[in-house]
Amino acid sequence: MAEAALKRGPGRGRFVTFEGGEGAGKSTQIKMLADHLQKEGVRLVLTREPGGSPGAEIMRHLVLSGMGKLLGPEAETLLFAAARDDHVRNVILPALNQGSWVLCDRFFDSTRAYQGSQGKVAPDVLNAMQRVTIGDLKPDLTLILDVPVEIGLQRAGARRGAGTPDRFEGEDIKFHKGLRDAFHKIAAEDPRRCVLIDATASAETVSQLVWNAVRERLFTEVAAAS
Ligand code: T5A
Repeated sequence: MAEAALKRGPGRGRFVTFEGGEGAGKSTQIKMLADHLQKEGVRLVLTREPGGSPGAEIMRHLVLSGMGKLLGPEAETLLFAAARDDHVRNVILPALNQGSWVLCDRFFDSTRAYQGSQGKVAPDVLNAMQRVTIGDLKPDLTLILDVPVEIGLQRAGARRGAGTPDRFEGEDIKFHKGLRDAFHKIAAEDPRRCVLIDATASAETVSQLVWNAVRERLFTEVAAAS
């Protein structure tokens, strides 16, 4: 689009993550943002966690089936970390270094909220895993989609239909309310990186809020120059 130009320097792509509780609309919004950016001529990779690379998809199956839970909170967190390590090395960093944007459905804030806040895994353990798996890599922008827990679970349930809830969908309401609080805290503690988006409205309205945030944070208006 002529009206906007990237703030970034040459070479490296931008790293955008989507976060939030169950059924907040991340998968819907990440696809809508990808369409929008591609129309602007942005080269991008759309990916997800847990998963996103062949090795990490195997870990995804393990954790979402509930097998990781049987091992206990620390070991389950190690499975997420192993998946992230593979995903970062084989997908995210190569794409960013080739100048592509990376849009990722969940990243380390999910570990902070699900395993840290709700799973009670200690911060020093999470910090150590984070150092090993992602080093200095941080998202340029994190969009945290926020909906009341009841709405999110109802959306997730409607989409699932007669299927069985996965490892985390099956947790109780207190767990999900705690998650929402944890994401609010993450947004408040890192406002330069995070934008909290009210995701209760229609997908189209939320998409406009997402786009506004992306434009404001990652693009610079150059109206005067055009
Ligand atoms: N996890 C993940 C950890 O515990 N630690 C970690 O480190 C990581 C990375 C992944 C699970 O792993 C956990 C968190 C998760 O529990 P997943 O299968 O990848 O699980 O699923 P989630 O990321 O949780 O995503 P959800 O499946 O819950 O939903 P989304 O992606 O937030 O929502 P979406 O877009 O699929 O929408 C859900 C339904 O609502 C509708 C959609 O059409 C869909 O039917 N919808 C709307 N309806 C009305 N209005 C809107 N604005 C709507 N937007 C979407």
